[in-house]
Amino acid sequence: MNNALQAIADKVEAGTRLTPEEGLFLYQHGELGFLGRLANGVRERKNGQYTYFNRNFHIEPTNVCVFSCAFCSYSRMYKNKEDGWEMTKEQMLDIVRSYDGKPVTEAHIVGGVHPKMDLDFFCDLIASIKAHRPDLHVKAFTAVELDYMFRKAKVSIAEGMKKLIDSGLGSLPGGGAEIFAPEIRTKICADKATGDLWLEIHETAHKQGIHSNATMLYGHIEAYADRIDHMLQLRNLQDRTGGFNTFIPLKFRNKGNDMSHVSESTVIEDLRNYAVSRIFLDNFNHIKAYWPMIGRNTAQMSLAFGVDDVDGTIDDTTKIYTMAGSEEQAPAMSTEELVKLILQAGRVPVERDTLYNVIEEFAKQ
Ligand code: V47
Ligand code: SF4
Repeated sequence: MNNALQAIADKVEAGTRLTPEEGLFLYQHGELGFLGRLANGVRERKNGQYTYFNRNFHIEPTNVCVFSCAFCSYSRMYKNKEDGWEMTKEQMLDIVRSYDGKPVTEAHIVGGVHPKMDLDFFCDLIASIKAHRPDLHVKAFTAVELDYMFRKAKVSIAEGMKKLIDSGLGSLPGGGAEIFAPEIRTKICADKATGDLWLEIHETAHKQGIHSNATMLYGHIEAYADRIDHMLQLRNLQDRTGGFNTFIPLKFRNKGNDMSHVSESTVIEDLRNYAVSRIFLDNFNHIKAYWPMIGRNTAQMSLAFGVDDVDGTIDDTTKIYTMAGSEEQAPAMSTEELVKLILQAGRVPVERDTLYNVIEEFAKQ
């Protein structure tokens, strides 16, 4: 093996943090088998054979959005308002009530940035959900939605965050991060919150005692160096706060958006990306493969490339990826199917709550 790759492998095996240059070198020169072996070592040191999932459902309040990200197949403000939906509070509560008596632990609420759904509306929504089902964890709103909500309400990030937490917000999902590098960000999502603002909002959430996730939209026009820059900024913030639960690489899908001319990454590149993320983000406990986006087959393979979490047993309640061309047209998987998928990969399925507390470990059948 190339001496430089061997030196990096020695560092990873000794648990030593990689420099950005070494991370970049892995992207440029690490072949799939090599990266997989290293990433799997890190994954097994951190999580053993455990592979997590949770029982959640999604609420997408609206797909009307004031922004116009070029990669988005979902927003309808500027495209075709007839396909747009706007849910009332009661309609969203009906979704929550439809899970009464079912063992879900988390509501995931993310949507477009609607000009009229404001901070008070969402505080009231969360408080009503918590009044109906106090034990349900509400993971809601990307930093992009929050930035708009707070600016419209003329409150600081800290004030707005406090209001939401007081209403029952449990954590933040990782969306809206895309790629932080300004040269790429201005080409793919010029008009929404900057990378610095995304980081500031998550830092504020962590300082107020709640956790969050982080994502990276990859496989479009970014360079490897942009991915490393993105992960470096997340790693630095995690050093300061320890508030991130998990890192979720999101594969760019090219159907029905303004970037349809950009080809999608290969499965090999997807697996290499999971592996480099697992190796580089040494202070993140978990790497999640969001199976509705990459499909269940790649999700299953990713478990040998650093991934230890396959998201939830969601019903067909999310449209963001089906509209962008994911092969998962009706992303629902029963717990039984998810458990089987994990067992087939030789791992131990573990149901978790949002904060990775173990709810149930499933034995081999
Ligand atoms: O920020 C939009 C992405 C994100 C496309 O925190 C696209 O547990 C690929 O962040 N191709 C929102 N990706 C979804 C998200 C998420 C999903 C699941 C779990 C969690 C979590 C967070 O979806 C957006 C954007 O990066 N996205 N369009 C597309 N064409
Ligand atoms: Fe709006 Fe989010 Fe789509 Fe951007 S990615 S246009 S912010 S819904």
